[in-house]
Amino acid sequence: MKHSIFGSTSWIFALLMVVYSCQSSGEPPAPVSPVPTEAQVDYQRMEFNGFVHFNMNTFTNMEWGYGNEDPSLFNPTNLNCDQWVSTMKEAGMKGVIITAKHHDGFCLWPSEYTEHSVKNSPWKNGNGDVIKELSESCAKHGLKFGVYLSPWDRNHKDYGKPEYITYFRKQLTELLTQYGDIFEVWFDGANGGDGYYGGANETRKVDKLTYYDWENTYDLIYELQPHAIIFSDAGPGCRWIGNENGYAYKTTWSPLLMDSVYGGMPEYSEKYSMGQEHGTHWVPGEADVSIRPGWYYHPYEDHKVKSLEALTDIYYKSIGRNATLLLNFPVDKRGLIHERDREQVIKLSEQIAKDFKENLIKDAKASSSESRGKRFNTEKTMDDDPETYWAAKDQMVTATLTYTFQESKTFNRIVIQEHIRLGQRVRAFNIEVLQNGDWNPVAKGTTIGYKRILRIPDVTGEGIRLNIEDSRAAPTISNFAIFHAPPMMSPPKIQRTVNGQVHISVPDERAVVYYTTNGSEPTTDDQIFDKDIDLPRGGLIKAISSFNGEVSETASVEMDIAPGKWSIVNAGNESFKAIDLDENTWWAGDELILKLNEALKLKGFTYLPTQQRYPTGFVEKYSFYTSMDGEKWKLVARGEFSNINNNPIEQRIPFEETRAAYIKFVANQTADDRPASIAELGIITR
Ligand code: FUL
Repeated sequence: MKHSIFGSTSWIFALLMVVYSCQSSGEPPAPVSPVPTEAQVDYQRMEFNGFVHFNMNTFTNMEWGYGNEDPSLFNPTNLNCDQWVSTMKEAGMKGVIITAKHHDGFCLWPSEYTEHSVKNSPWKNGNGDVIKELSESCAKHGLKFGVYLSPWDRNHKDYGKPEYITYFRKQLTELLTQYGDIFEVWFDGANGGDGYYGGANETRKVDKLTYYDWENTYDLIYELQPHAIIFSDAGPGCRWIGNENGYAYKTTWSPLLMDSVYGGMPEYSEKYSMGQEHGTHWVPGEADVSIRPGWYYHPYEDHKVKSLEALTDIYYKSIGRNATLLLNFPVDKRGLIHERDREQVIKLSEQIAKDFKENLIKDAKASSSESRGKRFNTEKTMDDDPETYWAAKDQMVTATLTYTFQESKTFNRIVIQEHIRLGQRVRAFNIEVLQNGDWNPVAKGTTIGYKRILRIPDVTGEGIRLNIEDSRAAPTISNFAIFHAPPMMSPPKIQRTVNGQVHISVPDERAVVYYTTNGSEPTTDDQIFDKDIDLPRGGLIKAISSFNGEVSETASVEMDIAPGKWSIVNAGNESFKAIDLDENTWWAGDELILKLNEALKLKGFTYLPTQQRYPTGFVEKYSFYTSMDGEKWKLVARGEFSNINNNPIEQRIPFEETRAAYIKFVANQTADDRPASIAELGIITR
């Protein structure tokens, strides 16, 4: 008996020794499903890509064309794809995706299957091909090339019928066989609605789940471009991050319950866009955002190009939260990335280069509470090889990685990466810093994934440690790094009261604000802001803040006549929220009549839907009337606010100049059939 007990113990002991020696001799942990394909690993390592929205809408000044636009309108004067690609390369982007066809159906390449393309435009006498030019520029500069092909086609007569799917696949085949390697194929979730449809001018609804028969389209893509990443809400290559602000989430999983999702489903953003810990397929997030408010070029957004501060924030909230970043350039009517857009993206890349200039972990002494042996020791998190990594022993779901410095260091950025080839594992972690012998907490988080970047206030210490608190399986870390990013001077914030008093503020109280009102770029020689500026009739304010020789970017706001003297004709007091110049308040109602208290020459109007977190009452179709007496009304504009659901920014609708003392805004249709939400309604007189 004794003997046999001894025998079985020694057997268990021997087995443990084998397991242990296996682990210490360097067996990698078993993968945890789902895991990325080789193409997905390559794609996630690209991190930062460029998006281009350029085609018919560029020339009609729209976001969504109806599909009846005349091809003769497409005529860039100076199209230069080399300028786009060299800008993106300089900015650190690795690939570019272009709207080969947007919802209006106009094709940037001379497709054999439609007349609605560049071949019937005056550009290069109909002999041009933007897709060819861009793919060649990409090959020349070493960027990867991808295409956006809108499933919704408001031009095509067969949209909604099975014949259209055949057409759609033929177009895909052209794009995937004639222009070299394609790294990403981008399918938008917006589809079905009214359109030209070959002259039918009607509303067509499709069943988004079944109409496109996506499975067979995906097979076709993989047959023609086996390495391509397919983007949609439902992947399968990568997924939409669920907003058009370029932000991923503090908890972002690459695994996705893919079979529960389909492209364009209404509840996607709320329920699925963060991915799921128990997701069945590897479908990493891609955060898309435009460098301007709109996706397409509009001259009136030239002064609304995102600030360096906003772009940097986007970088950290996308690439720093386990997503890739797809930053859009609305290429202009010349066929160029606008100077301001170029300037801003280069500033972003310079800022990122400054933030990550020197990895301060390099000469630290590294250890861990445990590891699988030498091949997976903590030093592997400090080399520059993405294929090497630290890993815990099987069954261990907590661990501590410790780095101690020769002398104390100050830092404010922490970069952590998992070895995603084996699946995304970490559920919770925290960071502590060694200060005078004590470990003090400085940050905590949930998911890590391909890359997590933490921004913290400056901290100084003699060491740092990563405590993994919980993990789906033995954690793996391929990279751990720390940096000291320099401070950034924030641009001032310009606000105006309803009576036209302009106030300029800056977060840093030590900073001085300088401004101009004549449109010129402010410098530290300009007027100092020390009291509110009176601007009831509107104007252009540009301002900078400066401290200790550091100068911020310029903030610029163009204002029209202040609404202080207006009155509301048809609604109660609550409705003043629609004209209070405060974006955070809003009113719900389908019709708003305003008395302007004077006759004005109106050139257009503006509408901003509610900016609260959850959308409600976004106006999709509107009518706008003017009147001199509040009784006889003239319809001056009627139409749709395109893409307002995904991008609820200020809508500017110009109309033929008209004199008016009253205006009436009518919401003919809202996205959710709830009463219209109006955060701000404004007029354009300038
Ligand atoms: C949206 C589209 O409807 C927009 O026009 C734009 O193309 C954006 C990237 O995706 O859903």
